[in-house]
Amino acid sequence: LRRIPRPPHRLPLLGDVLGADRRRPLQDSMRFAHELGPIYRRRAFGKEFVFVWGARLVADLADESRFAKHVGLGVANLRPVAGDGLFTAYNHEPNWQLAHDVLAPGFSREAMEGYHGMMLAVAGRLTDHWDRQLAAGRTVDVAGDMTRLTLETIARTGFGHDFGSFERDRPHPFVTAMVGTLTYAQRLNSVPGPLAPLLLRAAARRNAADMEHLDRTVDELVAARRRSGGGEGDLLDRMLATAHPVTGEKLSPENVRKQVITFLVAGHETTSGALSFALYYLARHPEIAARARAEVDRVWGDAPLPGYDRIAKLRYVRRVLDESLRLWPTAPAFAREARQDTLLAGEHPMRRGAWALVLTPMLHRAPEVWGEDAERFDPDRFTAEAVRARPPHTFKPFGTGARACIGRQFALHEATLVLGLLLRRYELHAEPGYRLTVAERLTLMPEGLRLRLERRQPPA
Ligand code: MNH
Repeated sequence: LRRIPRPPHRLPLLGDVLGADRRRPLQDSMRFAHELGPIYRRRAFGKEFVFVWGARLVADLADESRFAKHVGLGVANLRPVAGDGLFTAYNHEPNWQLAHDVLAPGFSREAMEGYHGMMLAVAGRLTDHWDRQLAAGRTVDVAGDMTRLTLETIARTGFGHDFGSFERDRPHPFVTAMVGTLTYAQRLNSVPGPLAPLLLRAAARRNAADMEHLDRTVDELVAARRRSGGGEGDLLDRMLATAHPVTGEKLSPENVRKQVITFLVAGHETTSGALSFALYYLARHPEIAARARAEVDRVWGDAPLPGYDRIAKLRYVRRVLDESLRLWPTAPAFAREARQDTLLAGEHPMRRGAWALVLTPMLHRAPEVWGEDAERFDPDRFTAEAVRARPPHTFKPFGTGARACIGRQFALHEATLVLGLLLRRYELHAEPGYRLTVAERLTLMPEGLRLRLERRQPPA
C-alpha cells in the first residue's frame, strides 16, 4: 500500500474524512482523484480504501480470471434491503447463478421485443403529462418525471403492475422508501461501523420503516399475481414459476421477494438518472439536439409510433445517451476483488480478497483515453470508428464481467425510445440560470433540473 498515494493530512481516528462532503461522497472522491492520480487510498475509521480510475489499472481489474465483483461499501450496505438478490448476492451464493440463469431469458432480444409496446404506452403517459404541463404554462420536473416513467416501465413490463405515478403530484411512496434506503446505505459509509446504531438511531428507525414498506409493496404484488394465476410470461412469472433448465430448481419465496425489490429498484433508478442527464445535455446543446431530432425525423418518418427495430437505428440519439453515461454514469462505481494473490497491473501487490473501488466517472475522464477536453460533451466520441480506436474496458457504465448489468439492453432500448419520442415532440429549453448540480444516493441524479417545453411543429 505504501506506494499508493494518499492525502497529506490525516486525523488519528477519522482519517481522511474531515473536509469530506458526506452528502456527495462520489464527487468528493473525484476531487481526491484529480489531486492524487489514477490510484490512491483514503483512510476512514481505521480502514484503508483503495480507489482506482487509471485506464491501464481498470483494464487489469476487468480481467475476470484474476478479479471478480466485490460486494462492498454501498452494495454491501444494501444487503438488508435486497439480500441475496441478483445485484447484492455474493459471488459464491448459489442463488446468484440460479436467478441469473432463470432471469437472463427475460432480457433476450425476443423478450425486449415483447416489452416494446408497453414501453411505448408508458412513454405516451409521459408525453400526455408533459402536454398538460405545457398547456398550463409550467416547466417540467425532469428527474421526477423520468423516475415516474422508468418506474412505470419496469413495473409494467416486468411485473404487470401499475403504480399510477403520473396520477400523483408527489413521488410514489415506493420511490420515497427506495430513496430512503439508498440514502441510508450511502450514509452508513460515512460513520464508523460499530457506532452506526448510535449515531444514526433516528435514521435507522426510518430505514427500518422504509424496508418494511418495500417488503409490503412487493408482497402484495406477488400475492396478487399468485391469485390471478400467472401473467404473460414476464419477469415475475419467471421468478415464480420457471425451473432452472439443468437443475430444475426454483427460486424460494424469500428470494423472489428480494429479486422483485432488486429489479424494481435497479430497473428504474439508474435509467431515470441517465435520461435526466441526457435531457440536460440536449437542452444545453441545441445544435446537438437539432442533429438528434433530424435523425429521429429521418428514421421514424411520420409513423405515429416507432416499431421495435426503429429504436436501435437511432444511432446518434444513442451516442447522446452514451456520452451522458460517460460524464455521469449513474451507477458511478463498482468494486473488484482479487481471486488470488496477484499484482495489479504488474505493480501493486494484492492479497486474495483484497479489493479496490473503480471510480467510473473518473475512468470516463481519463485524459490518456478521452483527451484533454474530456469534460466537453461530444457524442461523436461514440462513432463506430472512435469506439474501435479506443482500448477495451475504457467505457464501463454497466460494470464488467459476469456481474455486469443484466438490464443493459432494457435500459438502452427504453431510454433511446423515450429520447426519440421527446425530441420529436418538443423543443427543450434549459432555465437560463441553471447550473448542473449532481445529487447522490449511491446513484447520481441531476438536482433541481426543470425544462421549458415548446411543442414542435410536426415535420413537413
Ligand atoms: Mn443495472 C448491475 C448500471 C439499468 C438490473 N447495473 C449493474 C452494475 C452496474 C449497473 C454498474 C454492476 C454493479 C456492480 O458491479 O456492483 N444499470 C446500470 C445503469 C443502468 C442500469 C447505468 C441504466 C442506465 N439495471 C438496469 C436495469 C435493470 C438493471 C434497467 C433491470 C431491468 N443491474 C441490474 C441487476 C444487476 C445490475 C439485476 C446485477 C447483475 C448481477 O450481478 O448479476
